[in-house]
Formats: sequence, C-alpha cells, structure tokens
Amino acid sequence: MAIAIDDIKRHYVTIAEARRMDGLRIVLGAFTVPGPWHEACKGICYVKGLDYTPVRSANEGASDLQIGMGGSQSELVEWTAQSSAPVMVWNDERPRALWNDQLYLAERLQPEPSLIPAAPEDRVRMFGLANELMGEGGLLFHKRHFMAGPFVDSLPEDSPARTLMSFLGQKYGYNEQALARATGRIVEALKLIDTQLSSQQARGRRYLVGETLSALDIYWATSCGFLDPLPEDLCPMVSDFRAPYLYGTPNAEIERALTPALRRHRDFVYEQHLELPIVF
Ligand SMILES: N[C@@H](CCC(=O)N[C@@H](CS)C(=O)NCC(=O)O)C(=O)O
Repeated sequence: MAIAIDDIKRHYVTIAEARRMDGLRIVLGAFTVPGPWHEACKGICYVKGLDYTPVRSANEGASDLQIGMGGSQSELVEWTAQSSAPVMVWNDERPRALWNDQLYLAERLQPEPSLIPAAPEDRVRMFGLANELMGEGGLLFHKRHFMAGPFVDSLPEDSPARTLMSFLGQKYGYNEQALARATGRIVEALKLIDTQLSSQQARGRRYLVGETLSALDIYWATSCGFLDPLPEDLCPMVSDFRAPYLYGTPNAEIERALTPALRRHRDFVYEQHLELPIVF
C-alpha cells in the first residue's frame, strides 16, 4: 500500500521558533526528496540516538519548493550566514553547515557509537573518501551539474521548475566545462568507493573502513540515493524527482560504475543501521 507523504513527514518548526529554543536543531528542507547531505545528517543522529528539532529552511509563509529563490531563505541567512541545508545548531554555538563539521558536533554530543575510526590510517581514508562524495568537487556537487544543464534545456520556457533549476545551477557553479568534467569525476569517485569496498570484503569485512560502521558507510548510502533512490515503499519521495538528471543515473558510463556491489552495500547500511522507510 502506498504511504501518504503527510504520514511520513516530521513536524518542522519555523526558524523564528527554532531560534528561541535550546538544544540541537537541524535545518532541513521539509521537502520530500532524499537530499544526500540531509539524509546523512539525519542518519548520523539516528545511529547515535541523538534527538533534534527539525527546522524548515524557508521563511515563514514561503514555499519549500522555492529553495532560496527571491529571498525566500532570508531568515536562514540571517541565522546561519549561508543559504543551504542541512544546518546543525547546538545551543548558541556557531551554526554548522558543512558535513564534516556536523559529524564532529554529533560525535561530541553523543560519542557512542563513534562514527570516526580510532585508527589514524582508517580515519585519513574515511575523510578522504567522504570528501570525494560530499565535498565541493566530489560526486554530489558534480552530479548536480546535470540538473542545471541538459535537464533545464528540456523544461518549458518560463516554467517554475526551469527557473528553480537555473537558479540552483548558477548557485552551484554550473557551466559547460563543469558539466563536461562531471561524468569523469563521478565515475572516479564510484571507482574509489567500489575498490575500497572490495578490498574490505576480501578481508572478510562488512564496512568501508575498519570493522564497524563509520560515517563513510552512511555517506555512501545517502550519496547512492542521488543516483539510485531506494524504492517508493522505502523512500516515498516526490515522484517527479525520480528521473535520470535529478535522482537517477544520467548516462551509461555512470550507470556502469554504480556496480551491484555498491548498490548492495547501500541496501545493507540502510537495512542494518538507518531508519526505514525514510522519514522526511
Ligand atoms: N552545505 C553542505 C551542502 C548542502 C547542500 O548543498 N544542500 C542543498 C540541498 S541537497 C541545498 O540546500 N540546496 C538548496 C540551496 O542551496 O538553496 C556541505 O557542503 O556540506
């Protein structure tokens, strides 16, 4: 049976309400697509049993679908000095808008289970590989160029979707050269993760580094969702977004590099460690 979107959405407070609260608040899109950074942040909290208050990123009264256009995130900018989500805010400390800052904060607030390997070599490997997925210049940033380029060209002139995707493209540095590099960089990142996974499996290990779950497994699971989202019963997202240039594989080279072993590892991480179905 299909799950109604409203049943799987959390209650989100407004930014004004969040600013009056203490404790951990996380600005999330309140939008039913599995944003890979959002899902990673939520997944880390889930594994650690860290409670938080979800916060809408749009201004009070603005549509979540406008994602920052026309000043619709001015309240977020005023609070966090930037305009993307997720953002973690702990008490009156500085807002944390970057994935690695968020991981360190979560580790400090709830050290167990630790998602950063204790062995220095594993740690270096974990952060290096995580950056290939999550960092500027990594898989996710490159995948986003497909939303801006060929996809925008396929949308009707003057449609709201075209305006939104062009806006996001500009924000994230889309240009033809960036798109031309994207497939190579995405394939490179997939090969790095695939090679790491098979070398771990050859040693009888289930996880991407060391012997237990680390943040890298979570980053992989949520990044994979940008290329191959979990099925509708596990990830009841806005269905228009299940498309090659949005949440899917935009070409055969990327499709080939997303190996069955990589997909299986994503399934394993979700089944064993993360909340299913995904709750937005
Ligand atoms: N700031 C994050 C990236 C987060 C990010 O890019 N979020 C996207 C959604 S997945 C976003 O908020 N896009 C809407 C916007 O930028 O206006 C990081 O680099 O760690």
